[in-house]
Amino acid sequence: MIASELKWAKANTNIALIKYWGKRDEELFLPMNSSISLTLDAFHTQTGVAINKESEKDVFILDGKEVQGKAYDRVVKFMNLIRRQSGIYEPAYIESINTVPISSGFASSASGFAALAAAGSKAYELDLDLKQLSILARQGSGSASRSIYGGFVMWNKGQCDDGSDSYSEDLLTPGLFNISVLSILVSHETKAISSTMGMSLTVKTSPFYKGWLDSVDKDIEQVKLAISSRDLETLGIVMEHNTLKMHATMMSTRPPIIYWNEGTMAVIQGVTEMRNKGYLVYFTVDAGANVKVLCLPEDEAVLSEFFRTIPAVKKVTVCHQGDGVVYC
Ligand code: 2P0
Repeated sequence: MIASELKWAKANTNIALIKYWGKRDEELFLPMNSSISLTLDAFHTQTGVAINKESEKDVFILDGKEVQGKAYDRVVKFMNLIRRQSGIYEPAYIESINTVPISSGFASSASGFAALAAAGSKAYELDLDLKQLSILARQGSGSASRSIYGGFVMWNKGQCDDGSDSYSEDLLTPGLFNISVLSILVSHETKAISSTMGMSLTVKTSPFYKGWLDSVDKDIEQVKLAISSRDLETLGIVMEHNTLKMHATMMSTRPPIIYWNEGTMAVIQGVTEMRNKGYLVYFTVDAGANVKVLCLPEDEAVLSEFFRTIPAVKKVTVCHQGDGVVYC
């Protein structure tokens, strides 16, 4: 493959403030509920794609190693969507560089499929706008639909069966509401159950899932209002409540899904301790043990130092608002 033929795009991860958990259509990645996220600047995926006429199949290189198995199959399935849209049926050569820990609740599939959607559509000569890119990225991984945009983003669940109204939009001009996110690593381990599998089981078996669905729209409205009025306190309180509700549905799944470990609890207790001391500081946890903490930019140094003193904490990375997908 000639390096100059690769079309490159870079996408950042995002952290869900109001979570997506559950699909109404697993094939099209249509969610049961809308969600809201903040795109982060510290973790990203950069992906180059080229049409590869010399090969009989797609080749996917991740961080210098050729990928096979389930991850490869998922990428091929996604490239088939692009090939169907473009009418160009040649195989692809795909090279990806990832700074996101994979499969530990740090949203690697979000930046991964957002970057692949952008680079892949460019290589296959599709001229997609951001809405169309979001719809495409969604079909690789739901949360990827949000990483197309920077800053605060809402993914509307939509109602159409074909997914044409299930895409993300940005909620606020970047830079108008600056908050810091401390990404707190308490586990390097791959999660035992993938988000895709986990949410499918939760929808089918958790007795609390109806409670989740019945209450999530209220969380969405409150967080939208908190973002537009730059109100970190309301945003944080609703975000924590939403996180705990999602994990309650996971834990009440059969068989149970428990992503937390003792480090998760230690960080949550640390958040409570610092809040009692007067800091505006709030936690959220995705499908994994690791924790993200929201705070004011002026408190990020003191709070990072505090969380580093917790024995279970392996690393604290300070993140800020990140950009949406860019071609590079
Ligand atoms: C979110 N998560 O809103 C939620 C919160 C994890 C917990 O989106 O099946 O990798 O590929 O659509 O997007 C992680 O799930 O799942 C996720 P698929 P995805 O960020």
